[in-house]
Amino acid sequence: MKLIITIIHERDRSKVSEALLHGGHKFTKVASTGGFLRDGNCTLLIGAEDDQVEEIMAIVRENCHAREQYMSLPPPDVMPTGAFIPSPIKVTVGGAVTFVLPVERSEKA
Ligand code: 2BA
Repeated sequence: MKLIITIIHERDRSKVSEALLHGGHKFTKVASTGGFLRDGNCTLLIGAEDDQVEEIMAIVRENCHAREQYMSLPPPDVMPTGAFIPSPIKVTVGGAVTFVLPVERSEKA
């Protein structure tokens, strides 16, 4: 069994959720915040059998889109001291950042 952790853009949340439900997959949505942009995003925790992983990865890939976002003032802790940012920075966010972890044991009490 695997635990798939995928961080997606807020705007892709409904599409991904509906596609996962349609495919019969179980998941938990957690509201999260990007460490760099400090924008809201969404983290999905998906427990899956090994043979379902590729199907789930495909669903996530097909329903998440990369977007360009502008950031006018980076948070102080990600900038070197004294750095000057003359104009907004463009960053590409997503589609989805996904981690697949092995599950040693899973139990439902
Ligand atoms: P954020 O941390 O808010 O990052 C948003 C986007 O800003 C990133 O998109 C990346 O393009 C850019 N970025 C992040 N850190 C940067 C830096 N130090 N310098 C320049 N640009 C930077 P994505 O890579 O698609 O990441 C989207 C979100 O996924 C991230 O939001 C974060 O919440 C999560 N994430 C990405 N990589 C992760 C990792 N290795 N571990 C945990 N979460 C991660």
